[in-house]
Amino acid sequence: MELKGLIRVIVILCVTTDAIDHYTVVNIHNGYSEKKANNTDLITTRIHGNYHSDLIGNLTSKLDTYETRFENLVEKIENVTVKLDICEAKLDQILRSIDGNARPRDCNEVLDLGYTRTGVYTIYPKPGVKGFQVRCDMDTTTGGWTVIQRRVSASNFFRTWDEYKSGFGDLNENYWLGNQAIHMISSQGKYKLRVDLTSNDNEKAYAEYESFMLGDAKSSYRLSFDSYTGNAGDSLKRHNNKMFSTKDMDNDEDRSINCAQIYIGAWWYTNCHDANLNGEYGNTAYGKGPVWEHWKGLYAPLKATEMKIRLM
Ligand SMILES: [Ca+2]
Repeated sequence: MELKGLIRVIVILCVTTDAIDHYTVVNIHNGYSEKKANNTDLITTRIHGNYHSDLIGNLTSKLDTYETRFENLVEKIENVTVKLDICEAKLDQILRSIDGNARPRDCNEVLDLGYTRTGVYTIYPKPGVKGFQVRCDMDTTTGGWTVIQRRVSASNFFRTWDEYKSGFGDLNENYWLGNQAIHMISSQGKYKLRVDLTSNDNEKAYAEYESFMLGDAKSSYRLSFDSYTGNAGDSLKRHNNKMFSTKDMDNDEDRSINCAQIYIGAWWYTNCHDANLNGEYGNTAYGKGPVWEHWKGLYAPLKATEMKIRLM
């Protein structure tokens, strides 16, 4: 048998017989077996295919090792993340313990610290972040309300986007706490919104909403809440899930007009509103004053309004 024929036989034998040692060549031509040394048997083993399968075998085993290492790494990262969360909570606890526990996150915690008088307090909604002042209503229902809007006398609320973002006014008089601050506070948990209204005849009414939340700047300070209770009527329903608009930032749903410009306010306008508590103080024109339609209609600007939030 010529060499070519011999090789063909070897290939067939190697493919059909797994049991054959890949270092062994059966020499059919001479009728005997001979064991060849590893380094001289290159051609045979290459033809046999074990060279490649060894390579793949090695690669697979390496991949298995890397996979295991990767899994271990993921597990370690998860452990570190858990530890970081614990550290953050501890840091928060430590910061709160400084100055005799005087790092309340909202007015509810101010109340828990024993401050029972309505007034101005400093709150710290985020650990490690500088605190800021808010008005706390400690008299309405259970107290502990963080006031986010207040109108009690003639006051200019026809302000820009940036002014509404950072807040303006006097915490003891008329003010808007600021969309950024309201967002920060309401992101800490499930909050309830309460709206207290006083008419020109000194009548009072209120509306409460569960799960109040103000979105971040990216959402254009989108308003969201759940169910209504109260005796003022639900004039906020239409504004649920709407973006905030100001005279210089038209996010309302009427393409032809700017509701904030027309109704001299800033609100979560649709096209346009059932409530306009930041409207022009004292204005009796249709919808332009601080009005709550389902209580006193759109021609009766309210004498006083307060919007406040508290953990549910
Ligand atoms: Ca518009």
